[in-house]
Amino acid sequence: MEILNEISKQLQLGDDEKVLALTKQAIEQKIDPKTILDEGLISGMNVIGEQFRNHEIFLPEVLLAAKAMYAGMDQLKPLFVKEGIPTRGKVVIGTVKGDLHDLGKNLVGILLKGAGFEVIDLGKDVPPEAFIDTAVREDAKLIGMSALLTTTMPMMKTVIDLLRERNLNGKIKTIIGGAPITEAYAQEIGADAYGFDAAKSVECVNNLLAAP
Ligand code: B1M
Repeated sequence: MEILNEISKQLQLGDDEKVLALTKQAIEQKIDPKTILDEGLISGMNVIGEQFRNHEIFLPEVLLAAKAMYAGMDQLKPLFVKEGIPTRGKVVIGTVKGDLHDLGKNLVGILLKGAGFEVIDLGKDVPPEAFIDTAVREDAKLIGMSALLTTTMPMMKTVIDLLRERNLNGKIKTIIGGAPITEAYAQEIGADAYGFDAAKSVECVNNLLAAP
């Protein structure tokens, strides 16, 4: 669809105002919000990732693209989050220590809220203990961790090992996700689930918290 290509293109150009206006327009045209997200915003960000890896663009361009992505996400958020529905349980989410990427984690949070979970978002650069201490204090049944860097992935194992040390594994479930994460890695470190994308993550959390 033309408008989705345009959202993707303007995101790549880092034009947050145009992305905001186009996302509004797409919503008015009754295009499915998930399609706007996947085929407009995320598709544009994927191109940025590729160009960044190939050294065709540099950090300032990536930052502008992230700002534009947020402008679009802000418009879509109310469509994913329904207010006033009874909570289906508390979950703690965050991006692991050393990692400042939060777009994906925030998307997962938005969809989890939309599915009726109470989401405690610890933000980014979250120390391992903070995930566990918060989950215990808040009586949350699940910890969700995001990592986008290969160098910060091991932090997820640190959290899961700490849960084991405190005899909390099984009582507090874990889901991990982020671009470098795979199902195999989730299994290797003993995470309860791997969230390929935000929608898949909601399915996983539903299943994990439905299980006794
Ligand atoms: Co960075 N960055 N970045 N960056 N950045 C990557 C990750 C990189 C792959 C780019 C590249 O080289 N192609 C590369 C990592 C290489 C590696 O580790 N092997 C990289 C690098 C190197 C860096 C810096 C080191 C650059 C530097 O300083 N020289 C630096 C690190 C800073 C730090 O964290 N300490 C850095 C900085 C940044 C910005 C700040 C400029 C910006 C982040 C802005 C922000 O998040 N607020 C940024 C961005 C935007 C990217 C790319 C281009 C896009 C990431 C993104 O937001 N994607 C990224 C390239 C890429 O990923 N291919 C890149 C869109 C988002 C919706 O997708 O986060 O994958 P994603 O989330 C998905 C799924 O993964 C999943 O669901 C989401 C929705 O479908 N998911 C979960 C994610 N978290 C989940 C959690 C779950 C479940 C599912 O459960 C809780």
